[in-house]
Amino acid sequence: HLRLGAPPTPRLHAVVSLSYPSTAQPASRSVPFQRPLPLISFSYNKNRELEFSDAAIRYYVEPPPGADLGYAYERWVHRPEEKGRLDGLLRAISEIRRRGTGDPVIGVISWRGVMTKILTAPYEDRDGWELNVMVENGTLYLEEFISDARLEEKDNMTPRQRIQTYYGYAFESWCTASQPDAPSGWGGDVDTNVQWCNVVKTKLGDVRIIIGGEVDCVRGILNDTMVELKTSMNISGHRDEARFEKKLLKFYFQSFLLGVPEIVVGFRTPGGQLKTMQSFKTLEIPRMVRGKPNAWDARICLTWGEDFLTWIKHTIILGGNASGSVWRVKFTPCTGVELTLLCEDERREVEAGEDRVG
Ligand code: 0WD
Ligand code: CA
Repeated sequence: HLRLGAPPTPRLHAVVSLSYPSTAQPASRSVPFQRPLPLISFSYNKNRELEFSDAAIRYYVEPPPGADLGYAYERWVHRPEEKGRLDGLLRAISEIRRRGTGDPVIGVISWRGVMTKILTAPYEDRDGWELNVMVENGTLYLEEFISDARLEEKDNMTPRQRIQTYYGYAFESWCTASQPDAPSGWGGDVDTNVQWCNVVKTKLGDVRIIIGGEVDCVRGILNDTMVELKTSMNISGHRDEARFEKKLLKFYFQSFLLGVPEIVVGFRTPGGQLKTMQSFKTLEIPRMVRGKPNAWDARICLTWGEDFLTWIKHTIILGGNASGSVWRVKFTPCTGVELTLLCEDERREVEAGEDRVG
């Protein structure tokens, strides 16, 4: 990685900003989202090497009642935090082209986690984010920008944050096996290097999008539908319920964007004991929360998503500086988003960590 010693150069280009919609008003229009079509899947192995196979696929099994989510914590192989680079996804797109299984007309390419952040922004009142936007042949490549300071922060979780993160991974292990009809039980020690990822193509309004994301497991041998696994604190009382319904917005879009039809939630005690399980059909979630006190409206998110992506596209292309340029988007909760063209030095810094796009 190229590190530049000089202090950041002041940005020379004007900032363009977009404020987001009020969540108190109904969506101004209805933006369709095309059913995601799978293009390719790939696996990361224990050495974090990418291979175009389903070696890392997992199969759903019922977890034992009362399972201990702190089990084998000391044996967790913890992948170091990485900057949200697009490398794996770009390799997958090259492989799709090499196989000739369609040269998809693309508008936007990104990881699913980034798309989830974009779409849920109208309801986000706490965590901001920043993206790098690269343009090549009319396609926008969106990746999360994580500053060195932020990366260090993420790497230095408190022991309490670490164990809570681990509960989620342990739940995945209790709920999955490497073979379809394996008995219930511990699925193997947690190694966060290992991942099974899927790439889909879809369309939000007029914008064509290619999205890659991690899939936790599939159900059955014949009926191999994808399942997302989540943990959440036991619900006791209305406050907890409202908090959970708010969380469902992120659960919903995360799975919806990749076409994952089912979300299995394990409810746990603060100490990490699994109490109850509940399965949600992804497409039914918006209806479940409608009319509730903490309700959200998926249509507001989809409308916003299309506005946001076309705004970036228009600004960059109208800026007349499209190919090879790198832009930064900054989202500030309750305010809106800003788009800035990075100057030469900043751009080089982004590109130093990136495989060549295209
Ligand atoms: O390390 C990072 N900062 C990032 C890594 C940022 C963005 C992406 N990625 C990687 C992911 O690890 C994965 O290989 O890109 C690929 C696609 O990720 P995604 O599906 O777009 O990621 P997202 O939807 O944010 O998260 C999916 C799962 C998480 O499951 P839960 O149920 O917690 O949402 O990916 C895992 C996690 O299990 N995951 C991570 N695991 C270890 N370190 C991380 C991370 N930083 N981020 C997501
Ligand atoms: Ca999960």
